[in-house]
Amino acid sequence: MTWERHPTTWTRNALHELIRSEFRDVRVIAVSNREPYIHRRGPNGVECAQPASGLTTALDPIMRATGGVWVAHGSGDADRSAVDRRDHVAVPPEEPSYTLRRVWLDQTTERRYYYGLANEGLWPLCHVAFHRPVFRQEDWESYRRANRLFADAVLEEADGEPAVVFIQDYHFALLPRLLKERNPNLTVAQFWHIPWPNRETFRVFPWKEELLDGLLGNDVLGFHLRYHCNNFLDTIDRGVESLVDMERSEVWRGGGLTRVRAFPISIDFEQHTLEADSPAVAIHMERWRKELGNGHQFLGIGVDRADYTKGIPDRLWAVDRLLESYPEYRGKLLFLQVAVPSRTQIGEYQRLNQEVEDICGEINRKWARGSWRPIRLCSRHLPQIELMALHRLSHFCMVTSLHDGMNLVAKEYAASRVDEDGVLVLSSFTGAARELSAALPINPFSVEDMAEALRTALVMPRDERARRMRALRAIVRQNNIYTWAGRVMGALLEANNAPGVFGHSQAMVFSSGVQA
Ligand code: ADQ
Repeated sequence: MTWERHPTTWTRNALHELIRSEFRDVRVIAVSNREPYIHRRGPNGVECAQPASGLTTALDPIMRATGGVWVAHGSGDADRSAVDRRDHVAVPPEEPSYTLRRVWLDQTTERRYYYGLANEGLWPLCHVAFHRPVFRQEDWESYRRANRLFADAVLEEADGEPAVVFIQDYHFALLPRLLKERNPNLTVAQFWHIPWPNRETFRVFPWKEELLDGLLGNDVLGFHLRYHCNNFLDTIDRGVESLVDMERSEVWRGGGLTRVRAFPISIDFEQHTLEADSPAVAIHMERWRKELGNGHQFLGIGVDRADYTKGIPDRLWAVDRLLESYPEYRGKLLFLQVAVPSRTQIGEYQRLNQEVEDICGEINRKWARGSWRPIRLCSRHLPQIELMALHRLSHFCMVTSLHDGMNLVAKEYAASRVDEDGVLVLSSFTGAARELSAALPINPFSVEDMAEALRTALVMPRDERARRMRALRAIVRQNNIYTWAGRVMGALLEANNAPGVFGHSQAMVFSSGVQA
């Protein structure tokens, strides 16, 4: 079976089938910074939880189907008590079908590699959201150290056998080369969840040759968009001795070939839609209705990790501008911002949380009328089921990222709207905007533009809302998370079409670093 013969609309079962047929004797090793299961001490003893993440949704079925090993940072306070001598624990706890191998990072390494180099260096560098990246030599040393620790764990799991490695995210740029150097039989793939900037921007990265060389250890390197692929190829073309074939989107370096491909990530549309239509969501809708009160006629929402790339302050000012320009919404519009605190060890993120609170206070003081306030801020993590309830209650959802690799909130909003209502106001600078052309596009750097889009959303007739929402849902249904995983697996097959490559002793490694 070749990749081309696989379905265009992927399901969990189709992905499962592909893995069963094509990767049958392949040992799969996934690697991520964040673990798919975490052990924590609770009031009732040690508990095992599954952190909510789109990536776990995609990789978990692959791991279950292959019974492989997932290598990740053991970050739970009871993680050590759950593993055996080899730092292994069988997961999922209720139906063990693969192995979680935990890697231990000391606090300094974690702080410098994860918060420092990855999140204060690479994150702002790649997002170009006008936040100066911070580059510290100690952070880079820790980044290298962490990559080496993960490489040791993966190589140990592969046990000298041929393997295929699929690495995701900017936490592990050096890992592909480290793996390939010590086991040339490995096949390595990586997915980079954030944008890749243009070469001029990337030039400021102090250790660029080493980082780019690390990435060129991959056989397949994935980005969300063709645009990011082209930026990457251009960066390589000017920065590293290599042969770049723009047409084929490939790089040759030192005898090794890296295929650079676009794989737009997504969500489990069918599952999401099913849940959004469930009685449990209806109960949450009722609860939220009560919680928000009936002092408003229109509800708008924003749901984000509190990150400066998401454009939250500008979005709040757009609500303020709407009230300024269109007095008829005073006393009638409620905007609920759900912002889960993230990376709070970093000063920039602490300042953002304070700024958002201050802006909400200022706008509410300005427009307060009786018990009505235009903005509600909810600074906590909400289970998806509650987010679905809010999606369904709202008249519009604002996604105003200044720059975003994809943005799953936009796709989740569409998947929740089983009633084919609601308006998605979407930043043109998200990867999602390339697919979701039926959303209302905005420039998040322009408060006026956003305020006008809100006005358009609020007066949009029901049939136009339905037409747009149907189009959004059709796209997300088609380009779902299994399509993403299936395409990645297809690229791995393509990279390994030499007969016998997926033989008995083959191991496959997935690696990811989900944002937190
Ligand atoms: P993120 O920057 O984290 O992801 P996004 O894609 O929007 O951004 O995903 C956020 C996830 O967190 C969504 O599933 C959302 O529902 C959830 N979430 C947000 N606020 C929440 C809250 N208050 N409570 C609970 N859940 C909340 C990075 C890249 C993106 C890319 C993804 C996947 O920055 O561009 O889309 O990885 O590749």
